[in-house]
Amino acid sequence: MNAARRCMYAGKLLSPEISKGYLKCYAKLLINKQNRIAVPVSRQYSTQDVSEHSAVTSEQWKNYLIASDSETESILAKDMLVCSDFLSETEEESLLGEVEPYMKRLRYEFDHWDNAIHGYRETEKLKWNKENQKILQRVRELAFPPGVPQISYVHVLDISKEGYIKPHVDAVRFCGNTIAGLSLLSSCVMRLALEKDSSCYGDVLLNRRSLYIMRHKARYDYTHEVLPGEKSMFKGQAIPRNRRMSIICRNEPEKEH
Ligand SMILES: O=C(O)CCC(=O)C(=O)O
Repeated sequence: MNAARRCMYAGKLLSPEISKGYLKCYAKLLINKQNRIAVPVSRQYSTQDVSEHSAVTSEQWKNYLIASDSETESILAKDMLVCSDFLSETEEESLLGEVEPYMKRLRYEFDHWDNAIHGYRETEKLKWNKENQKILQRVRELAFPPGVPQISYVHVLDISKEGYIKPHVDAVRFCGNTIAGLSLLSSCVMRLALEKDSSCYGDVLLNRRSLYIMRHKARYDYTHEVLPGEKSMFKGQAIPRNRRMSIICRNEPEKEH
């Protein structure tokens, strides 16, 4: 790539397409590190409940969620939805085919200064081929009600087999009330723990090719993390961890931020 078309940030060479996204992620991590995550007490949660959401029918959550207590269970059953088998194998290959050439040129980072993610590489991508645009449109239509302003950049996060994501809440300044993520290449267990009391938590099974929709209370009041291989268990069964790639759509932050 022509050097004039690149920009340097935080020691990385980035194409113009991804540099804006990287800056956002960088800022997000900075905010996490400084513990400046603030959720207004007055935040309004949507009244849409799981039975109204076409993604998951009632009771399906029992297949992918196990919680420490009944209150956490009912909150996460409503606000952390998972559609297993959302992607076909062909669709997974199509997404990977488009992102792999770029991702493979990046090195995994194991000792990031912020230490929020271990063993990862990431980018944010604006332009997708026709086939993948259709897949992402399907994600967006399911995750976000019509008219909700969405971030056009899609976050692509690749963690190595040894990689994991530590508990954090996404910064409210950079992301709205819903986070929709596809899991490629490997299943994993995502743990959501109440930020004020981490003994209240739920483990969520994210199968390979599933889509999760984390919204409202699950997004704001709970930290989320992706467990490392040695802790990757669901209902007493080991969930083998491999290299995992997530493709994540978010909506715009609310105006007050
Ligand atoms: O990989 C995922 O699905 C979650 C990523 C994540 O925690 C983040 O980007 O804040």
